[in-house]
Amino acid sequence: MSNLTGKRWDIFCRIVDNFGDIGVCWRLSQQLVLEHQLRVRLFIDDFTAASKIIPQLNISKQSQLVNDVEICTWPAPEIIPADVVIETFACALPDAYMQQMQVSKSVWINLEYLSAETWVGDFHARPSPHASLALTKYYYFPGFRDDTGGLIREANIADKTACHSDFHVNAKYEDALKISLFCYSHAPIHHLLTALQVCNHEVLLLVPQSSILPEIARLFGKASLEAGETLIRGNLNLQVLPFLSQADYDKLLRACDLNFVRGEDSWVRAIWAGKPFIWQPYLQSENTHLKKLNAFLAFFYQNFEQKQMLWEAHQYWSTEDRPAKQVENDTWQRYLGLLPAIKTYTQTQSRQLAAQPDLAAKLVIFCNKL
Ligand code: TRH
Repeated sequence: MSNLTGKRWDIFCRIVDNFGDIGVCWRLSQQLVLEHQLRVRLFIDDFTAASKIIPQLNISKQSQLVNDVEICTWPAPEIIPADVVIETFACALPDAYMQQMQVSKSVWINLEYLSAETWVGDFHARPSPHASLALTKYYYFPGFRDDTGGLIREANIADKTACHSDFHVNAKYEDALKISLFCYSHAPIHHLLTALQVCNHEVLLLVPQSSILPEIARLFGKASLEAGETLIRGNLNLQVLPFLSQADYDKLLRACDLNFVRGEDSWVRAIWAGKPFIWQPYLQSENTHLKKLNAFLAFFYQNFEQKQMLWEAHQYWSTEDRPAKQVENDTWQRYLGLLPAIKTYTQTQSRQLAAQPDLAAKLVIFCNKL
């Protein structure tokens, strides 16, 4: 049983696709309990999908305590709303629950997706009165600049980044260039693998289980791939890992020399790991994801001398219209040549961002003021 007494918060998570929505909600919920002594109920619409990120979750129970967060299925009509209600990613709260929010006078926040675009600062914290109910929703935008809602980052992150990662890698690969790969299947994975095979250094490519495994299996002429398998071609040693816990995934990012990340949560974790990374944004219509990508690159690498190379590598990884194959192999060789400089630069950027107030802290202050 929890002995937490503070203010009550409800967080709503609808799992649309992949693991980003629940990944963000789960980190935030735990942090609000642990660092801000709040009583948090996390409502999730799909327990089966959520159990991938919260393995302790018992999918046959409607309500349960995990790490002092009360995890519940979508609420019944009679449930009384908490003091603060976080609707994540415009997931649409249940009608009956919103009716009750008028009575309980709950603070209503919509937590938005992360973007480095400059318009975010103008829209962050704006109120939006409901058309028919006596309720006002506030838009809360995570972001990289002071005028935004900040980034999710737990309090002890700097200690974790500073210490040697305890992610276990087979001793025979100690000197290999360690790369983690988590991306969407439309990325040009085959060209990356080809470039790594002919790389002038031994490479250990660590691939946690995800939707790209069938494509990798196909490229290696195999019917399927399982966690624990190792594939070797030229200088490339590819190891398939199980889908890791969030804590182990963070350790993996810290242990690698380069991380391929995607979406929202793994992107932020790559920044905190302080190692070079290639980010692939979630595919959106009308190339909106490329605008997000360019805004981030312009912000994060503003003082990096060879930024053109980083631009090229990211564009190439995330765009569907790619240049000729020859250019592509060359892209990775040139990028890898810059790794030491990118590492130093990324560490500095990571430290500077970690000196800003984090999202949970800013959110608590914002809600207290309302
Ligand atoms: O899974 P994603 O592609 O989620 C996406 C994005 O959040 C996107 O913005 C959103 O619009 C879409 O979902 C609906 O990528 P993301 O955000 O990196 O989330 C992955 C989560 O999975 C993150 O919390 C890290 C975690 N993870 C593990 O815990 N173990 C693992 O082995 C791996 C590879 C990831």
